[in-house]
Amino acid sequence: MHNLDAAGHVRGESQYLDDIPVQRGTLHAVVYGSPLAHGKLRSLNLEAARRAPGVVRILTAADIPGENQIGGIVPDEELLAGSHVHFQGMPVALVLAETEPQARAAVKLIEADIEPLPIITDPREAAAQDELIVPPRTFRLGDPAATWDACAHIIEGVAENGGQEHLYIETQGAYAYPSEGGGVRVHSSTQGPTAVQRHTARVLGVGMHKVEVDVVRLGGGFGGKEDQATTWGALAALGAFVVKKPVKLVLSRHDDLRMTGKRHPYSSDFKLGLSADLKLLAYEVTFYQNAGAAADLSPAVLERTLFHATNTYFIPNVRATAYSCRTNLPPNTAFRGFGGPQGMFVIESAIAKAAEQLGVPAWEIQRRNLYQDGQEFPYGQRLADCHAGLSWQTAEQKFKLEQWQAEVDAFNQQSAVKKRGLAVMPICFGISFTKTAMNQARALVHIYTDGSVGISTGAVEMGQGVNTKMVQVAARTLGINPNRVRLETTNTTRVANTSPTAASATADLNGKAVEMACRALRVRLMRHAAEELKLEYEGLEIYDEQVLAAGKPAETDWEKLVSTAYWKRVSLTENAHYATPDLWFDQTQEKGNPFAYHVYGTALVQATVDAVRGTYEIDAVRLVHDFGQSFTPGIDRGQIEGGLVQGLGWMTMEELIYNQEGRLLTNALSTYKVPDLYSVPAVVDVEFLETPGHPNAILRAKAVGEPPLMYGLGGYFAIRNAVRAFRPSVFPAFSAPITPEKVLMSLYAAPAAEPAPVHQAAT
Ligand code: MTE
Ligand code: LUZ
Ligand code: MOS
Repeated sequence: MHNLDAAGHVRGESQYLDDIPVQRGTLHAVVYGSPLAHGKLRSLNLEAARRAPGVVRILTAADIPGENQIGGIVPDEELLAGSHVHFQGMPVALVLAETEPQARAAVKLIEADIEPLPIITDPREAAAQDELIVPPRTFRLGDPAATWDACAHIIEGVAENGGQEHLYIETQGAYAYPSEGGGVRVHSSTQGPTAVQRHTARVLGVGMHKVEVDVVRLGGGFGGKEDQATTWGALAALGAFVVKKPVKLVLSRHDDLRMTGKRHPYSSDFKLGLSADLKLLAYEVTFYQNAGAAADLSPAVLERTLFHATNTYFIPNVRATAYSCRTNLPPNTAFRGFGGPQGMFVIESAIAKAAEQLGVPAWEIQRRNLYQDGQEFPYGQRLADCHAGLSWQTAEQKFKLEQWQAEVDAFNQQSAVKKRGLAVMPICFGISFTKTAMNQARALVHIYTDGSVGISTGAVEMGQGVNTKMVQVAARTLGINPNRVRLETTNTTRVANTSPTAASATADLNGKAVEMACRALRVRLMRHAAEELKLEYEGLEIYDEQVLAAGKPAETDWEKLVSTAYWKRVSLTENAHYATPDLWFDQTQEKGNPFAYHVYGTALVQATVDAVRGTYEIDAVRLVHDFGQSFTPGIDRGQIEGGLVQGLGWMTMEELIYNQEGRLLTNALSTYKVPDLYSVPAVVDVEFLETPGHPNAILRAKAVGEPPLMYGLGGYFAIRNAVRAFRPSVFPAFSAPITPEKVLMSLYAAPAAEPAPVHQAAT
């Protein structure tokens, strides 16, 4: 079964927030954002803006009837700036006008008198000044300090990664109406309808039951709408609540780029100890996370960095410490991988540096240290059903790693200006929200009297195909054709207290709830069939596409069964609750069993660098991925391809630049480069690893959303290897993205202290 949304997307019929018909009397809102990154808000001059054509009302912090607070993990974020501004673009006022252009024009007339305060943009500087979002955290295994003496090689260094703009195609937005009895109804482009509901209620000073949030689908989220859709949902709701008219607020691309947070940049120190036979013995790492001006999800992102600090390698002695540093940038937030990629970049850099100093390919070190069953993660979980070795060996054999490396070396021998590099990128990603309590979901299933089925869950469709998966689960469990099943919008009045669509776990959590509800209905109907009707019900066999393709007759028995059950007053509705079993984590010890299971895979990445121009191409990515028992292979393959390209973009070309004043310079697509059709590798080979899947995964199909992004790290190391093939004396900084400029600078602007003899083997 292909993606349910495919035809609608291609025909332009799929409904997004902006396709909702606008009611008469709707006001359009535009946000006035702080022009300074840090300061005391002395006064706001709204006079000229108030008199501008079409302007109906301008709202500020003083108009908030409830609490001016939208912080989740830490209550440190105002919806509209009260006494201080903390980043450029921080919402200060909301202009409501009859048209959007009128609101936009009026925003330009607003003047703020702000007393400037010192601006910090660098996480290490923030840490030095004790500007921390939460106290630092340390994960420990064994004792690295006691191990250094036993190491044959010790490698130290610094690794840095940049941020990443989500660039969902649909910008942030919401459309809110006043509802009867002093409530609001909010259409929101959010991954977290409950978060929008909770914070809107808090801001308005009403109960959550007076706020209804509805989501049809998103034009992409990628984590950018997990927490940060709340601001715009709550602002639109505030407008509707105060003015008693519908209010639509949709960010322009420019406002979206400058006002919203991104993937966290990190700056990290590492120290890695190896034995003479290249076993990893000890690892010490310190992460400085650039959190931006408020906590947002940063503490949770920080935690996942620690969980993935050793990627897929067993290191018996580990000490990993992480600081979440407050700076005057827009609060950084969730982005596919959620801190995991940042942690993994550092250990991969440490291994690459060791390999370069020892004169061996990095993959010699990588493959000698892969996790195995029975070992322990630094956070205490025991490895079980580990496919790190299997995915590596399958990739190594299928893609002939050593032969491929020999071909790359041979190419480099005969090519003067273009050089190739090969890198292997194995991944291990934990599936579950690291906050145990969030691993719960509910589903509401109605069977209508004609046999059609309507399903509501907490899952938000954002292009990842979760609706198609839910339909499949329901159809298989009920034993009916999927075309009888419809996924309803995600609505807080039908399914409450939802976790956001995130952590790659949405299909697992909501799918399990759908499966439970459908199974209960099926059992009830079968009992009814047996007791009342003595009905032969073929459709109750597990739904099989092949049977259907062979022209199986319509499932008339299903319709009869449902209809007679109704007349016998059998309930055709079921509500189920699922909570992932056996999860726990003790933050005082930093030990536990936080993940339902792990996803593994191994990618081989080849790049070609033009050593005169600094330009490069990622030629080929061949990977083996652990899907478990995929039941939507087309969708899952699409997730791998999309995640991979997004990861490659982060590692190679996507470069966010803020100046000293905290102003985003790369604030348009002319200056911020994302992968396009031409930068997608010519060869992307995705092989399905044959594994039984996991019982905690829906229908044994493992979560697939985030893990493939981390294959993109291989792009950095492949380019680096190509650069060093041209000039082995060069050791570029471990600084991602490795843009063409950085390639060129590393080749020709090497530090004077290290004159670079050409073509001399590294020692
Ligand atoms: N795929 C598309 N097309 N659009 C998206 O916004 N988000 C990613 C991933 N794949 C995303 C996507 C992220 S960040 C996550 S956490 C997962 O999808 C969430 O969906 P899942 O839990 O159903 O995998
Ligand atoms: N969001 C979250 C996430 O709140 N907790 C997580 O562990 C997580 N992991 C990945 C992506 N989003
Ligand atoms: Mo994804 S970063 O969990 O939204």
